[in-house]
Amino acid sequence: MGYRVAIVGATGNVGREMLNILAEREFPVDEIVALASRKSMGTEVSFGDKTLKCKDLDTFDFTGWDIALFAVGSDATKIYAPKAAAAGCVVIDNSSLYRYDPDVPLIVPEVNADAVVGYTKKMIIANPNCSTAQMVVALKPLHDRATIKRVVVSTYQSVSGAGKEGIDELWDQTKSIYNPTDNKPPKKFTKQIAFNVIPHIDVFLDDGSTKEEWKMVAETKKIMGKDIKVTATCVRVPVFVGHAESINIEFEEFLDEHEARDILREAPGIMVVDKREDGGYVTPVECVGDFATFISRIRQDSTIDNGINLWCVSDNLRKGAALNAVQIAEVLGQRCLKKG
Ligand code: 11C
Repeated sequence: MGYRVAIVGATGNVGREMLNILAEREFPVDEIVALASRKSMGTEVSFGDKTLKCKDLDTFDFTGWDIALFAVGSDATKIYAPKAAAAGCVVIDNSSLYRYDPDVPLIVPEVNADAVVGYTKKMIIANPNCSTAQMVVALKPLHDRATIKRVVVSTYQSVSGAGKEGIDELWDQTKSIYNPTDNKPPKKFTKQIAFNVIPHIDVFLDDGSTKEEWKMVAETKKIMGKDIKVTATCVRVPVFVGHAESINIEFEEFLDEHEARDILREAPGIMVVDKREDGGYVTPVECVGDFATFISRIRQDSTIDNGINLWCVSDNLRKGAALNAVQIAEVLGQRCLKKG
């Protein structure tokens, strides 16, 4: 006995990861359907050892389906999420459309699983931005011990955060960059991404920050349920998968680096790899395909009274998107929905 689950946007990077992770974690599925735009109808996607043929999202009737995991952009979400919700199917949405709606819970299960009960207001639950998700997993256990006042975060975000076009641009540009007859100018990104870094993700806002940076500020407050001050600088780097973050945390109370390390070692969803030696830390390529958020370089910030610095790495397509959505579905199933 399980659930009837729809994957909306099943042909994209995140949709495919959702299918992989549902199978890997043996989510109790009675029936599963892969949905995509009409042009992708019939495209085959894998679910464990099965192959599913995508059906047309536009004509799909969500009546009788329990959970829909949405991995499409805000424009498509705006059309299809209310249709699914009105049919009684709980939407877990990976776009940013509903994240800041007070009637929609924004959930990272390691942090605020209890908020899941709020799904009844709109039958929608929001999944956070990838850079926020991994950061709050690291912040929560430390906050519970010493109360966070302020966070300064600098991100190193992989091109898969910008979808398939981002991945293709890094690949093509890297191959062509020293070949003058095969110049690949930037298209998806605003400047050359191969052998470069770009301090710009999403659109600019009036105050000079970017929307990606704003998301980290707003989403951290909503998920943590506290007005923690966050200042972020988000940077795109020439890495295919895996976001990294340098995080400086200021607390109300003193927290010793050894205690911080012990707390993080015990915390859900975290793997501490922190040896003070060559290679004794995790880099993005090592986190790909993993469920954990990896924490390294935990150390006292000696420039303030109560500060800890750390390095945080996670697979942005997994904890930053598909895994977190599946974890929300697990919590929803365990606490709120009846099986089959
Ligand atoms: C990136 N974090 O790396 C973005 C992708 O709000 O869900 C995810 C955007 C979002 O470009």
